[in-house]
Amino acid sequence: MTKPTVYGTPQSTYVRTVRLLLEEAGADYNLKKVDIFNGESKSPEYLAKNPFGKVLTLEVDGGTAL
Ligand SMILES: N[C@@H](CCC(=O)N[C@@H](CS)C(=O)NCC(=O)O)C(=O)O
Repeated sequence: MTKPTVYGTPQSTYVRTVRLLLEEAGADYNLKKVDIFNGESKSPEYLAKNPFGKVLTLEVDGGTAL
């Protein structure tokens, strides 16, 4: 399994909840910042990962969980 990637704005409670879980599990993961305050979550690149344009998105082995 590749390292999971969390896409999101660090201040988001959704992002913080998943990061807390990953930290508690001792999982190694990447955090890629997607800023909801500057429209980044509505960019075509991010919408391809998450059509709802919300954070967070969790990517594991090329698949995404919204
Ligand atoms: N859990 C829901 C809601 C996530 C959510 O509302 N995230 C907020 C940030 S805490 C967000 O992306 N807001 C930006 C927007 O709605 O455009 C989901 O993942 O669809």
